[in-house]
Amino acid sequence: MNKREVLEKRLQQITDTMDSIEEIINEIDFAIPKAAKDLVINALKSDEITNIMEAIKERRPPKLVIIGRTGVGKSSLINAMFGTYLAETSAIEVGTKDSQVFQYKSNDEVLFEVIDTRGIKENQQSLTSTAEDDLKNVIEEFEPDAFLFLTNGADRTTLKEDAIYLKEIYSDQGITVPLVTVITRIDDIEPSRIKDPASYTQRKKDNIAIKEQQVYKVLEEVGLTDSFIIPVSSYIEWNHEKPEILSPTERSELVIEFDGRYNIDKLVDFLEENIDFRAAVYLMLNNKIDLAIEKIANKFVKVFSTASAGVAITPIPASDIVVLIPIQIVQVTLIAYLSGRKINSKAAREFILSLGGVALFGFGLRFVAQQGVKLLNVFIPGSGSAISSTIAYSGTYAVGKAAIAYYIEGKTKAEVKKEMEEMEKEEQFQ
Ligand SMILES: Nc1nc2c(ncn2[C@@H]2O[C@H](COP(=O)(O)OP(=O)(O)OP(=O)(O)O)[C@@H](O)[C@H]2O)c(=O)[nH]1
Ligand SMILES: [Mg+2]
Repeated sequence: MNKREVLEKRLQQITDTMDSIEEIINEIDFAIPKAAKDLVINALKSDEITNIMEAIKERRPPKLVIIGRTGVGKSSLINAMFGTYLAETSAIEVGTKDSQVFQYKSNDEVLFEVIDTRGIKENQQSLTSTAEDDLKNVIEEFEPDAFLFLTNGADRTTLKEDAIYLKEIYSDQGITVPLVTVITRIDDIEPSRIKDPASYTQRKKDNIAIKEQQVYKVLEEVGLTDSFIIPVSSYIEWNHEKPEILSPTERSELVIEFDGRYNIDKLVDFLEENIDFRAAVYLMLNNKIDLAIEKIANKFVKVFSTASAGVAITPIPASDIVVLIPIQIVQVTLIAYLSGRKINSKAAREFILSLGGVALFGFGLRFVAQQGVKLLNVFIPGSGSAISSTIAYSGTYAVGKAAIAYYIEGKTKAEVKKEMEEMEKEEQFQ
């Protein structure tokens, strides 16, 4: 099994566990009153937790709409995101000939599905309103996870025109998926001889920042204010001069000889954070596996902390700790599974208790004020329950972070405990 298959097996274990959550809770070896048990089970079946488990099961390639002229660097960008020279095949023809779905594959596995509007811009005169409507219909049917607008960093002549076109396609349809404006080929920005990102000079960086500002302004002018703007270089030299003439198998064997990629990681991170989690999980699995483990673990911590805050405001005939500990046990168990360790609820409980006060009382209020403002608005109906809810959130959060440090990052318990204490101090005295 390769690393990815190993992680997929662990994910399977996790979703199986969550599918039989009642049994897990019933097996916990300390007395939990029935009412508290029900509350815990309910909390663990929250929409957020359920959605994540479903997303893990139903993971699928991200679907992108890429808007950009011929040669702007669409294919290169996708190759750069994977660090592999992918085969691009037009898959299903939908609607007009101008808007096909392309699949980017490596070893027969589809990594991305892309609607590429190339060619349309070039023949704008011939772009009738019917053609544009067709495109809009196609996009609607495709249900993209994100829009990527690519504009050439070294050539500003078409920016405004393209932005207006983008606005028509993206904004007027009431699309809510994230819009990312990618400024391509920024390695060509002066001084253009510098291709190695580690050697970018201040002057080059300043010029990139100016470029970013210019793009921001134009987008603002046409009324596209909520786009994430990112300047990138997809510049890669492969160990073959004409990769495009190679067969799919030969392509997947190509090796990077010079890596000039700039900000590509940041772009991938943004997508992973902001697109439908089904596609995000897929993206993570196809990238650096170790990072995927940590990212999925962090997602668990978020939803388990939220679930904890939720139970804290529900009045129950038992102390909060009785409901929090089981939630934390499940959280720690899943994080351990992610790392490849199989632990039982007793071991999870011991781990939690070994953390001391932070597990029970969280990081205190300041932490939650920073991390959970949104949460507070959602969950706090009256001031009376505010404290237990915030403590519940930050307690479970702290336990989750500790579990990541211990099981995934391989730190010792002593190190983890010290880290937690320092974090807590910082939160209190800042
Ligand atoms: N220096 C540099 N060249 C790039 C970069 N991205 C793409 N290129 C080059 O620009 C040319 C066009 O890139 P493609 O990725 O094929 O562009 P495309 O948008 O997919 O083009 P079409 O599929 O024809 O619409 C190729 O020669 C790439 O090597 C970049 O970031 N830096
Ligand atoms: Mg292309």
